[in-house]
Amino acid sequence: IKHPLQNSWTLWFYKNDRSRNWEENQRKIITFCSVEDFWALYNHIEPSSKLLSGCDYSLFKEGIKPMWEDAKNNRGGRWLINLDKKQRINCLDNFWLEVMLCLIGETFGDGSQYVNGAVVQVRGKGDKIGIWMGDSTKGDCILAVGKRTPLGFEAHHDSMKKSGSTAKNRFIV
Ligand code: M7G
Repeated sequence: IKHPLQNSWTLWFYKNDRSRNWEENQRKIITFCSVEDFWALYNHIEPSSKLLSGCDYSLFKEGIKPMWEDAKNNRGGRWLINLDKKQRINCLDNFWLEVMLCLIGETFGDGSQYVNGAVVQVRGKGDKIGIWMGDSTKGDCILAVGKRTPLGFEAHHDSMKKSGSTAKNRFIV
């Protein structure tokens, strides 16, 4: 018998294909709900550090799309880990694995119920890992997640308005 997870999770892959719009470039890979199926998937796919620049993996609770527009994300935001270019080789895959294990293992205490998913983004200017939360007003729950991660929290409404790639931080730990 497999070891069930508290939630079912869907892995998404984003590839920057200029002939399609952003949403069409988000593809569902698979949904899993056990520890064994997580590792089978993890061992089967390319590590983030091997992806082409411009690609993302997103791991979200089943039923939540990895985009601001989803009703579960719209009022939320993300904790963001910005890596510098040198960290791709040594840190990116380990950080992403750690974040995925925190997600599926529900290890964020009071914060876990508000965690919708996480995204790893491979970019020439520096890779990013974001942990997406569903409600930017739940300060205590947001901080419970942030305390476990070296990052800063942005509201999606600020990210939508920004001109660059990151918005102002509403919480910092
Ligand atoms: P990014 O891929 O998050 O970061 O956003 P990057 O600038 O480091 O590549 C790049 C662009 O993708 C944004 O400016 C938006 O045009 C689009 N985009 C990103 N996200 C997360 C969303 C989203 O959730 N919904 C929509 N519609 N577009 C998005």
